[in-house]
Amino acid sequence: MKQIKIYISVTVVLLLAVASKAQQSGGGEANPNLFTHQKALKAFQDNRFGLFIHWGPVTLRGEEISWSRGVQIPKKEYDNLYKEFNPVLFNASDWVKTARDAGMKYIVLTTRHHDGFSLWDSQYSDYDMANTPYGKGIVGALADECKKQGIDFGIYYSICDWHHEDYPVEYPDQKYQFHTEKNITDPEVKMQMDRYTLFMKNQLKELIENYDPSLIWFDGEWEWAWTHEMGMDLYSYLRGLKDDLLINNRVDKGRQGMEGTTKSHIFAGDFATPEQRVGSFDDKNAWETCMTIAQQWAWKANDKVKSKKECIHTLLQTVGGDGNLLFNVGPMADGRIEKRQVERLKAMGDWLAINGEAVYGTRGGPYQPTSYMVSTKKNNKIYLHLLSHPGKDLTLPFPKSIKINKAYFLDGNAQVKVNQDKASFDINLPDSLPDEIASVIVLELNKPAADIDVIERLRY
Ligand code: FHN
Repeated sequence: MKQIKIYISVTVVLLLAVASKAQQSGGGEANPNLFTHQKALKAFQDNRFGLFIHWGPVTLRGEEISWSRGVQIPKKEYDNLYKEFNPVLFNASDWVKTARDAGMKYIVLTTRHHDGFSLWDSQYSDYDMANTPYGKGIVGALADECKKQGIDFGIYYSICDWHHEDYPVEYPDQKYQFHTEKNITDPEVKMQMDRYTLFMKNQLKELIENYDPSLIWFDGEWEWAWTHEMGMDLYSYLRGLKDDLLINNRVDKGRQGMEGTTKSHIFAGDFATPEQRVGSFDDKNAWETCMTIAQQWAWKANDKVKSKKECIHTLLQTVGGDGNLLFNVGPMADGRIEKRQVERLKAMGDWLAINGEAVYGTRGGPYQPTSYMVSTKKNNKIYLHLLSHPGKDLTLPFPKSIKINKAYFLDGNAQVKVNQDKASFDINLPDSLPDEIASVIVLELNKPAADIDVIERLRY
């Protein structure tokens, strides 16, 4: 009898593992019935493009947020910068307009980075905006403006806090530890982390209740003091506060390459978070690339800013892989986003004003991204984004069961001649494409594009 029981329990776990993987893992194996909120996930994926904002008192020195504490800037000086922080030119409406002019559909703000400074008036910390010369919270102003201008609002929140007395790792003083979980069983450390976790839950509750974010973007999960069990518990706690909240995979230890535990775990989180690189094609698990428009996350004078072509191609390579792009700017200490970054984002918005149909509400594929082309699909259309001229006619594999009724450039609607044969089609391309950065060809089909499986190989 015992033997049968074991088989049944293993089977149940495996079935739940398969089911939850298919449904996005949501709460992880400790919460087998807590799946990702599918309606919220679809809205997130339909948005495709968001603005990441890294900001805090450190911008007074133009060094990297949190990482410069105790390195480029002495800790004591860093921890007192808030007493000078007075961003009198901060205007939430300007930030949201910059995002909208870029064609972005959501904003994620670093409400509290690893340095522990809270960008709002928190009842659980004096190390916050209320105690700066500026005296007012930023988070609420931005959340209200997002709601007013129809942009989704997300909150970045760091699990590690190198300033907080109850968080047991203090970069760079103590050995900076990845993945080792030693000392977590130490009774003193356990008491500290219990107190610290309660502090985080209290702050997160006040952020959710006061500012109603659509997503929480965790970070700083990689140190030994934060465990898989803590991550699953925090995910479950937050979904209990707001069921349609989306939470990234950094609430737990599941960030690729940063897994703190063996692969056998089902990590909590609703979407994956490749960083400073375009994620690989994946149309089974939601993912979002986060990337800086410059080199640094926080503002730095004369930081190198990516070119217009790099910015647009990064977006298209990401959506072609069925991911979202969270593109980061670092506002200056006075509250303004610098002109160079605003102009670059506007150029992305100008391209999207013409070609946005091929991005918003689409899914990646059916052709996997290559250096010269990515594809997206929506309803009965496939969008071929040509990032460069392939040099000759385009020949692509295509299922004979589906007919291409017509094809045209999205920019200008110039018709395109398509010769469809048994298992492929040819497109005669003009010598020069309408848009030197990226030109989109629309294929209108006689069936939904979702019926076409991912086409692994490309040949042309
Ligand atoms: O250490 C942070 C870093 O400063 C930045 O916030 C990025 C954004 O995803 N996250 C961490 C590094 O993975």
